[in-house]
Amino acid sequence: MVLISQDGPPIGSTPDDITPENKPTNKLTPQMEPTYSPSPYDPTPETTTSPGSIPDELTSQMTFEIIQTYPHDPQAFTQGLVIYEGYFYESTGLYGQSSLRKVEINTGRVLQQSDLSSEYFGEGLTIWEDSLIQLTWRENTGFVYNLDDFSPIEQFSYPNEGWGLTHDGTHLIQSDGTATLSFLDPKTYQMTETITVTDQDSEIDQLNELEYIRGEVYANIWQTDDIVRINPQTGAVLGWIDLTGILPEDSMTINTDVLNGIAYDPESNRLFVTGKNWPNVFEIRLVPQP
Ligand SMILES: [Ca+2]
Repeated sequence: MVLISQDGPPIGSTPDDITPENKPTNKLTPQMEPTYSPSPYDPTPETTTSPGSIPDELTSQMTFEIIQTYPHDPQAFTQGLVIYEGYFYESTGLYGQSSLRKVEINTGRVLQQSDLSSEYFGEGLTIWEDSLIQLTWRENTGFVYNLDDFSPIEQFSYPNEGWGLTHDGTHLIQSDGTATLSFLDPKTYQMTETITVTDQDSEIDQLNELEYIRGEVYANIWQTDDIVRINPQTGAVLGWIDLTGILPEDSMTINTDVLNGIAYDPESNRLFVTGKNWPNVFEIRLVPQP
């Protein structure tokens, strides 16, 4: 580990964490300025030194800049998205079209796929140890697969609808379309706790796809262009991310559905979002709303 001077990269983007694309050719030393290029955008002071997606200090109202646009299967009705060791893992929905996929980030190519039988509607997805855990919408059934070959390991039941899924390193965290987040024991899949997500005194419901990011839960709000940042201890909303306009109108078709799908790679501080049947995944950087 190389020490970083005050004017070096911020937390979350230490030299070891910088992505291969951005990786400096020389190791940084405390005396050296970072060798990567500054943002091509017009960064605010808060983001000036950040090569990554998420700046250290987030205001309550954020918006986005697109860092990179990647292809995405426009037939993928995205219900769960995670990134692991340089690949996306994706759960898609709809009866008769639901699947679990491993996807090459740069090309959108599906490298591995396992289809659900037609009575299951795929939903949230997370990676726990060496397994993939996939929820289903109204079938009260979770599927656990081997991460390497998608071979089935086991199934489990839960009482509510399955929407989004992530984990905080201790518990699985599940949304069900209401304002409730449920915490499940990752060994027994039993619900151990719930929280209600509120902004001031208003309950925020329609919580959909989830991603645990730096101690917060990020959630798509169904049928909106908003992602909400949630304190998983209290359910309090910490902030909003407005992604209005991220998918250009000329990229939309009759099949284009809503924004859904958040994936974060803590190693590289990269943040990705997509939507149901969207032709693209977007790598974005969060910036304060002007
Ligand atoms: Ca996710």
